[in-house]
Amino acid sequence: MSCPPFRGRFSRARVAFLVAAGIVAGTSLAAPSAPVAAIGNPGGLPAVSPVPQQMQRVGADVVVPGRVQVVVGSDTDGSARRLLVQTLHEHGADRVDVVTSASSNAPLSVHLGSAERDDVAAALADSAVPQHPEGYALRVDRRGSGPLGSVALGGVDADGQYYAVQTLRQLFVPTRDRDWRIAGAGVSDFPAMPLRGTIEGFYGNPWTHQERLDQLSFYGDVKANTYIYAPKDDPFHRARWREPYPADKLAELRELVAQATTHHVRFTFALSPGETICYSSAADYQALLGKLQEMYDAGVRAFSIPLDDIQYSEWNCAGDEQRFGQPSAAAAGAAQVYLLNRVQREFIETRPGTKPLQMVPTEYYNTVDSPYKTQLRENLDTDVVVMWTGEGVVPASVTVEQARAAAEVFGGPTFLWDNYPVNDYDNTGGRLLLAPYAKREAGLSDHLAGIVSNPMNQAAASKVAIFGFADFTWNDRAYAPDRNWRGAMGYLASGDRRATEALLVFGDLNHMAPTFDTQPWQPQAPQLAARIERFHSTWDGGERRRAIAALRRYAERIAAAPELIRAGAVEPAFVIDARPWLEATDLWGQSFLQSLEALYAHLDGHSARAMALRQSAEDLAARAADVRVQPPDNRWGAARVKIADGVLDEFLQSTWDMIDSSTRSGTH
Ligand code: 14T
Repeated sequence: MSCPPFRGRFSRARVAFLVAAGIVAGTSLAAPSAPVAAIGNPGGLPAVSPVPQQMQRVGADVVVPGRVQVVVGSDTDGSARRLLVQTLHEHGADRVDVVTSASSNAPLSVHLGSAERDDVAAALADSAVPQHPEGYALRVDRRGSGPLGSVALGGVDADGQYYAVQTLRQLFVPTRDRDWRIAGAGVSDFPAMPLRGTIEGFYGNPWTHQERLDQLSFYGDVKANTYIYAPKDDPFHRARWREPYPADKLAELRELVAQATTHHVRFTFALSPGETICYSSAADYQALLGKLQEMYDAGVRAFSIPLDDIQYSEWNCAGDEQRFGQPSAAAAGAAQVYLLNRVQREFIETRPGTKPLQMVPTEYYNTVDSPYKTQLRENLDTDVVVMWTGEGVVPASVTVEQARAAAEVFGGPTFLWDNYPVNDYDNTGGRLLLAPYAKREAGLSDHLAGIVSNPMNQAAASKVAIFGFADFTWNDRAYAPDRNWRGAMGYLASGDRRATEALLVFGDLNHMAPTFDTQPWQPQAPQLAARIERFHSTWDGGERRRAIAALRRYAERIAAAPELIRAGAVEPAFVIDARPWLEATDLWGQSFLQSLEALYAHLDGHSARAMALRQSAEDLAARAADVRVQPPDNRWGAARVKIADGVLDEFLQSTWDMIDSSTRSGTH
């Protein structure tokens, strides 16, 4: 039997090129994914995300008894205490006594508070306390004071206490008889970057109130401390910035501030007046202060004034021309500086507990010096934090060198507004962006004040990427995208192994991350592409049945993924966000399996059966390609959803073409 070679649009040369260019990691392609539980740390400790600065085994695991004593003081953070009690209840402690002085007959004592409190310091023994804001030390000690040992959770500050509990939450290990142990770990930890989190800064449907509440608690879980409220399509944020919020919106914002505080997140309110503001107008300045004051009164203590996506070649009023001169980029820079310095000095600095003002420059997308940037660099109050997006609005990578250049041209450490996984621009039409956060260089923490993700309109689906941002900004030097990705999927699947694996397969089909130009910065479906590569080389080597069988195993995983994801372990909000993509994956999976069945039939010389299967595969693929997002949340509207485009569709087409042409020529 002879078959013509696979033709069609799919090009193996292209994948080979991607691998050579380092766009596809060669190692992750070759190795089939390891089971969730196999990923851990030296010393057999569970994986913790964000990866701690220092963690090692200090002794045997500690058994969680039915009764646990939590020792607190007036220094103990309330949120940390509540989270600790809840975590202990969830892991086998039926009774948790919160006490201010330890009783000696408690089987296990957990000391929570300032690392300097005597009982905490004693239980920390020789575990080092990092002298760093938001830092903490943690020690799980089998030889500690109680009969079963002790646990020490010592914070440098209240944030550190909360983060100590967030780490402890990940150290519970199930035993065979359904009990729990706490891994015998010693941790000394602190964040590499002071600002970590998200900016809700996209165009299109803003997140709902429920989604925001859920995000804020998620940020606590991943030790992210920043949420910047800047939805482009909230009229009161941008177009109608002068107007106060209606009472119901204000009530929601208050609730968000409270939720943020509970989870040690700084709710940052952004106001974007740039489309219409008259910089020289006293009335506009008062309107702006009034709006900020409204938010201050609602509990907000961090503010931003983004001036992105506005034109600066015309003034909005005659007064500005008189005051700042003919319209020009330099004059716009001077006018912005005038406004921002007044806000920083007259509003921020006169209100206790307020963080330095943040801003987004109109030239946010490069580090080329210019008259506009010269104004900012030379005249903007040095306390004001300047954001930028990296090179290009959606950067393919961010290097230490670029961050150094940004700090130089903007006049101080910058705050990276990273446009991933945002899907509001044309090239993201029909896409869910599920690749891990990647291509940000280790060492960025030496030059940046922090990084925020600009996420997708789909809040829950954005958690895959945000899980990566949180890890990278906490510990950029230890960041590994693949390990983080597995952790993210495990988090979304509440540790369920089959659901985690299904999410990894589904994530691969939604891996492509576009830029504004034609080259994506993350490739589509690298796992699937590698398996198709292997299929071709096995096939070309003459082992055709083996080639089909191996690829069929993966096609089965694709076909099974949507149901496993919908089965219950995965966060319901993710399943809702992904619904049309899951529906399309169902159909693509069926088409894939039928195409491989057609190939078998073809090899067996059953031409009629091969043609029938091939036709039904094509019909399924046509239906798959026609699934739309409806109703749309995104600016691109009711687009057709894209799944493994350029990889699976091209492979299937080349399979059908091969069957067709060899059937016509009478060869098999
Ligand atoms: F301020 C910025 F840092 C920024 O990125 N602004 C917008 C942002 O709201 C949007 O979500 C993001 C991705 O589309 O890009 C910026 O918006 C643009 C930028 C462009 F260059 C929209 C269209 C453009 F042509």
